[in-house]
Amino acid sequence: MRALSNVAELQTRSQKGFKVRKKETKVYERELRMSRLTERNRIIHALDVEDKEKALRIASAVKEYVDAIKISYPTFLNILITHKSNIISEIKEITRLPILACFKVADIPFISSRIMRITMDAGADGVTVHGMTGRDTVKACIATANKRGVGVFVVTEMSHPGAIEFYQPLGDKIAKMAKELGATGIVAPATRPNRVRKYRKIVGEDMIIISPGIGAQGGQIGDAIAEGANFEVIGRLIYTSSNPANSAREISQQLKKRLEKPPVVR
Ligand code: 3DU
Repeated sequence: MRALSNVAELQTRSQKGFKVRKKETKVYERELRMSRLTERNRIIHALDVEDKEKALRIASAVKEYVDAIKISYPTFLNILITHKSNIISEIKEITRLPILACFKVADIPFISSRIMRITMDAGADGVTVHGMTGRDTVKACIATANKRGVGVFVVTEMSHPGAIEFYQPLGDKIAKMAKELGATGIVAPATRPNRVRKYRKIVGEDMIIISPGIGAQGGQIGDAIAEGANFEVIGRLIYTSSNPANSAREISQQLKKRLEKPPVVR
């Protein structure tokens, strides 16, 4: 895992006026933004609600019990169209949590870079990118994100049954590519914990694995982190609950029990 001490060291060096080499500066800028992602709760909440008031209310209620908020198209687009407002920046302001834009970028490199730039302008700290589009697209997204210290999470294999047909056979290669290109992390399916274990072996300890598919999709709470994921991505189990804050807190407690090791700060 990327150690916080490296960030602190670079920060101190830069504050003391040490000459920071260009390469280090890049790492530092990138780490600075992603360093706010901590493993306190091990949960990234997929806040897939379309109503603006509800989105803000739930984000505010769960902010203590989750480590980041993930925003997807239904939330972002509906609120943009209905209210002409940017829900990424609004949720970031009220929660002070990192926001992951799950836009699953999948276009030619030129267009993908532009999607990345606009998403970063909206305030995203991390963006998901489809790995199946190939090395040039993923590389372009990472290059654009690196300029702003934003994380790229490459989708290696989706969590739904249909992903077995085309995605899974390519997943190992995609994970290897994501590592070679210096992606921040990968997205791996909590519905298949054995695949999470395989992906951890491929990417090593330095990359962040986030894992959706728990609850409504059939994955069990804790199985993905037990196999090496850093965060479980949890949507409906939290936002459809009558008390989202309680649900998030209980899930976080379950995850901690499952791991029983101290949190890592990035
Ligand atoms: O099933 P849930 O309600 O916990 O939501 C899962 C979220 O994770 C949702 O936003 C979906 O778009 C995202 N996701 C997957 O479910 C599966 C993937 O492979 C990638 C992202």
